[in-house]
Amino acid sequence: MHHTSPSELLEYFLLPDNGFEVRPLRQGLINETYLLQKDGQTQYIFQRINTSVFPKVAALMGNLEKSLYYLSAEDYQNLELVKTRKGTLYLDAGEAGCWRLMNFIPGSRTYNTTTNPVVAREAGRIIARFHGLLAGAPLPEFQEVISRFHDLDFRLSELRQALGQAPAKRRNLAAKALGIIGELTQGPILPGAGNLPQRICHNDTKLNNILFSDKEQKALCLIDLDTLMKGYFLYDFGDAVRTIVNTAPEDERILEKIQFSRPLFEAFVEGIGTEPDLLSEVEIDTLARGAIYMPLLHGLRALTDYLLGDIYYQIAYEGQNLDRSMSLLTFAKRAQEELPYMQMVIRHQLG
Ligand code: GN1
Ligand code: MG
Repeated sequence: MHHTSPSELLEYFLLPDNGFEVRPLRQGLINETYLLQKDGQTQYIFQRINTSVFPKVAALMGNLEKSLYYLSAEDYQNLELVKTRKGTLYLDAGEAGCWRLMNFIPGSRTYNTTTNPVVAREAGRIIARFHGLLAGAPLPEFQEVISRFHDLDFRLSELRQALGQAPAKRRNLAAKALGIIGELTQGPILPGAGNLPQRICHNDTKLNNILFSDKEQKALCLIDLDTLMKGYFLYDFGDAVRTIVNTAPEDERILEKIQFSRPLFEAFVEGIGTEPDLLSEVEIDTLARGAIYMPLLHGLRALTDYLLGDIYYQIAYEGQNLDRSMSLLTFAKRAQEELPYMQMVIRHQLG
């Protein structure tokens, strides 16, 4: 099946209909995504899974199917997988890669950034709902799709290794970012984390992985469940904060534009508070740290990829990974300055 086009591969799936227009979606840094449209309306999402990032495709798809069972409620839009004609969850097309097909939710949209507290609150609400629904799922049945994915020590060791092999030019250009990483990793980063309960987390809760209604400002559900696996709630909290409370995009080059918006933070935390009895005391106590931890971790990963010559994240221009890294690390710094404030808001709203 070499050089097979997405439309040809579609024939292996149990679609009730054919003749779709296949349009590439330029979003996401890992997988290849296509929209299947008819009369300008998207009906399905067709994706080629990046198997160098996700080598355990069967584990990933198994997690996905399991989670969809739990992520179904009247107040939570459920997603559906379309199986292949053979009844499998995805198509292994050999050299043409692994593909999966999902229903598109009509009347939905995403936001890359927001300045609107209603959107921030809704994002918090739906993330809490997601966790509320998954709280009943059996942890041991979910597999680890990427090992040590949000493990800062591991990511730091990857960075050190990358520094050892990077060309001098890139190493020099990385100096500023390395300085910020040095500052942010001086003290203990997640004190108390050893006592945190594990949950099934989404692990990529950036704002544009939340589906909203296109008519009202109402969150519907979380999408892109590829990294769903065990983790701490503060991961999902921190990833959302870095993309909601920061009104600039994740590769913003004008660092003055990277601000911590208190109104957006308050609205987001208020949204988290709508799911009753979700968080334990130790989770509440360490939550604010997630808002430093996640942008730091992502900034560090983008820098590592920059040093290695952009082999992991898709880039649109040379130096984009360095821009991402500076932008993310700058936000981590802003969040650190706001730590006492964040803790106060969290205690007030969730304590
Ligand atoms: C990657 O491809 P995408 O956008 O879903 C990355 C996330 C980062 C994100 C940064 C498996 O996700 O961890 O937050 O880029 N996913 C993986 O935008 O590395
Ligand atoms: Mg993702």
